[in-house]
Amino acid sequence: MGEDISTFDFSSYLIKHRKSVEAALDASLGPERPEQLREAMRYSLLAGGKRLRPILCLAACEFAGGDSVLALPTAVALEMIHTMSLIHDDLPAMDNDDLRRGRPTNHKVYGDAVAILAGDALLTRSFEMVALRSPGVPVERLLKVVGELSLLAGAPGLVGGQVVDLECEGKAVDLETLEFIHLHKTGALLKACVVSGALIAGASADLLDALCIYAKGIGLAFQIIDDVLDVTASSDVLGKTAGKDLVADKTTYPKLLGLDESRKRANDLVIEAKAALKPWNKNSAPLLALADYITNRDR
Ligand code: GRG
Repeated sequence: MGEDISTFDFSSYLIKHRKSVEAALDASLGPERPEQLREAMRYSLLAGGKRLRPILCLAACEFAGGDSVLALPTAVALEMIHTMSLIHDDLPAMDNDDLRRGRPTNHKVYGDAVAILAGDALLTRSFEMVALRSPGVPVERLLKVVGELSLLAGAPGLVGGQVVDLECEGKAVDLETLEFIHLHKTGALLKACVVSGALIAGASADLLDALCIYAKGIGLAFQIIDDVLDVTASSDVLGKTAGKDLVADKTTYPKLLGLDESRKRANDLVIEAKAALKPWNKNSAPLLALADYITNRDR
């Protein structure tokens, strides 16, 4: 059913979808053995977080005319990939962080080896969710989703972006390289969310093209705001260590452009992202509101 953006109740929408995502995440982890692995997987996956990625997936499915219930296993898979990337990102060999989602990082509690393996288990479980635990979705669509997730999580996406990010620490980085890092390390997964939700609904090529433009805009905007919040917000509010980028000598948007210009850049990107959906008025209210949420958020 189409929703008018002026009457759309975004906060109820978030509450409703967060609730179904939380329940599906909880149900997605069975009686894993050994117990320590199960605990480590649950510790990070069920630690809260905004759940932006699964909600984007559900909203894109609805936008493309699908039933978001059918996209729920894929939405869970996306949150699993996101969570595993956070666990690995926090390891001493990468960002070496102690705090995530308001609690000690996975490796601080379970040790590096189990943290790595919990991440591996979440990543592999994510593909299981799509391929084996998505009843009611035609297999050709699921195959496309598996392909999309493999590409956007792997070397052409998150992994590639993370490697360039690590290579650039302590070096002078230009805006083009920074944009590459942001679009890959962060934007790729947001794109995977939007594209996979639409694929499950059987979206047309035109609609997928528009969603890719939308996803690129919100993906870059999301990481620019993440850079801004690292400077302006507290660790308490963020649930992760604030001010890390400066300490790690990372190039960020605020470092290159200043805070005001960075915020403006993010706002402009969100405006462009929303414009890409204009020809498809129907069911666009949640995706438009999610785009605004990316720049308005405080954590
Ligand atoms: C995916 C195979 C595979 C490997 C992972 C470690 C790594 C490779 C990539 C790092 C990716 C990374 C951590 C990017 C940062 C993205 C980001 C801004 C995360 C914070 O997201 P929020 O604010 O967090 O949505 P919550 O906790 O709310 O979910």
